Amino acid sequence: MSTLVFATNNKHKLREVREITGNSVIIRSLSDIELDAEIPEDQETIEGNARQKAMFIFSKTGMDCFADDTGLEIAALHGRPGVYSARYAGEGCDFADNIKKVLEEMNGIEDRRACFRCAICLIFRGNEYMFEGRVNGEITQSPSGADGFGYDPVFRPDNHSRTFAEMPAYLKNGLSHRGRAIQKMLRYLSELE
Ligand code: ITT
Repeated sequence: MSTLVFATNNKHKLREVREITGNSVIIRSLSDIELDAEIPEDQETIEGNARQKAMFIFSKTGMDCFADDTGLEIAALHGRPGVYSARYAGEGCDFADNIKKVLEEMNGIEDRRACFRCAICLIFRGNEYMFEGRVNGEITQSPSGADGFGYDPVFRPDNHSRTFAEMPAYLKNGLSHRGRAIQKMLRYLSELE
């Protein structure tokens, strides 16, 4: 079974990825390997950021690892917040600030189509691989639900009546951008082994 370091400082992503991978790989967090690092992510695309984060941890440790970069892309906002999803409302902002800014910008806009895109960069045995996952949906009029994280309370996936934050974790993970990208990575790893 492969052991992979997950290059993230986001504890919500870590929990989700462990739920998605189950017993198929061993996921080690940065704290598991006692690496306290501010990981750079200043690229202009989510693929670029995923690669930058994974390469940073690989260059420090030489261990098999992967990183996830995710963006919420809203059609009426020309793809924003996109690659700026984490700090959309400014430095030091929290999830609630970001949601408030998105809802303000979407005020009065009828076209509420949006998608989450997740890019995963895997560095395995010194080679680099990229996997993508995407889920389409819409931005709700107000936040709803207490599960998940980030923009989950205002994102309702297509063909569902609940936001991601109103769903149990297994349901979100079964159809989410991250769930899809991680499943692709797991399939690839199982072919390599
Ligand atoms: P790392 O780079 O350390 O992994 P991060 O929080 O900076 O963590 P990203 O840049 O990939 O991660 O994510 C940008 C933001 O997008 C994140 O802070 C959340 O607000 C949001 N986000 C990411 N995944 C999400 C999800 O599954 N549901 C809702 N919002 C999400």
